[in-house]
Amino acid sequence: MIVVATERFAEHQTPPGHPESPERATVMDAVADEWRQAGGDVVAPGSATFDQLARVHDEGYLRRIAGTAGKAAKLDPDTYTSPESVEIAHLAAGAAIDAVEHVVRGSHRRGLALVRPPGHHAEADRAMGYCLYNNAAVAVAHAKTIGVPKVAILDYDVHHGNGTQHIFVSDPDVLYVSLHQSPYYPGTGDVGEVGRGAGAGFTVNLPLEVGAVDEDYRVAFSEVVLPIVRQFRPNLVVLSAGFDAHERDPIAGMRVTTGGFAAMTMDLLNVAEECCAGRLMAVTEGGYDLRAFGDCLRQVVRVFGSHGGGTAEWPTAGAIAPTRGRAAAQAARSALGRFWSF
Ligand code: Q9C
Ligand code: ZN
Repeated sequence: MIVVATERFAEHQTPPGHPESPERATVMDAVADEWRQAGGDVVAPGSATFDQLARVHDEGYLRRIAGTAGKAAKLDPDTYTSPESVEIAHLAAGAAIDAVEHVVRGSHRRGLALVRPPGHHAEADRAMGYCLYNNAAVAVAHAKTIGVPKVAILDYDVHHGNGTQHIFVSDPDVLYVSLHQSPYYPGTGDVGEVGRGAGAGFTVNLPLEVGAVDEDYRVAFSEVVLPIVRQFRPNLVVLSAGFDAHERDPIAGMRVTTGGFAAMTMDLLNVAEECCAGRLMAVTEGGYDLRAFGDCLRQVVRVFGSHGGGTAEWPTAGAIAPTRGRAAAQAARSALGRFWSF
């Protein structure tokens, strides 16, 4: 497992009190340091080039963002830049590319890009929801250019990854799977959104009602996520690793525990072992409680550093029945039954 990280991610400033704060970079640095102390590989990212970003973003949009260099700007009601942000956003996308490079070229089977700003809300032509460039989408587009035929993206951030879904909506070689709180920001991610044209069936949405617990996510994984990813047979798995579905998170309403995130990550590693020799890379998204963010990142590091094969240790079911997970799984199976067998 290789970690791609730099202390420079603290240089992207957001307004005081903004959830996506530079302190998140301090947490990422501590996790990277621990991995280095344990003898693991940690490398600094390169900067994504204009052409690498232009695989998923419009050139006009890239020029507009470039024009904010050296300035503080408000790009959307939630999305702000400081003078350094453009440069740092290029490093975030570059880190995702570098993690793919290591995992695909075979120096490591797992890669973890610890980045900010996050990416999954960024559309081809628009900054949104704290995101400037869509780091995961840039990573997937890069994987395709270096000969990876099929990529599965799993997005367990509490918000729907509208940007990622839209960028690949017509692409049958990119499976996008999202579990998210619904109804909630950004409002997309209905179960009926299954992809378009040749991409029909390759968008999988599992909208979960507020309050979902580990057991709801376990049901959604075992009944929908894992069966579809196994049938898709990806050559690489990309994880949009947001931790804002955590019970401690200050902005969302889910109740996933650190152990729940560890189990989802382990389930994903196991399916990557079955399909693609364990080739799995993660790029960070949201997660706004600093303690939960650090704890969950440490679990991703632990799982990524393991060999897989074991069954995921889901936290044992509590008193809350998985009604939200069952409802989401049933709706998804009904919306996607003509594309996948369950
Ligand atoms: N203006 C990520 O987790 N909240 N982004 C909007 C109404 C936006 C979250 C509230 C939340 C964006 C990467
Ligand atoms: Zn989020």
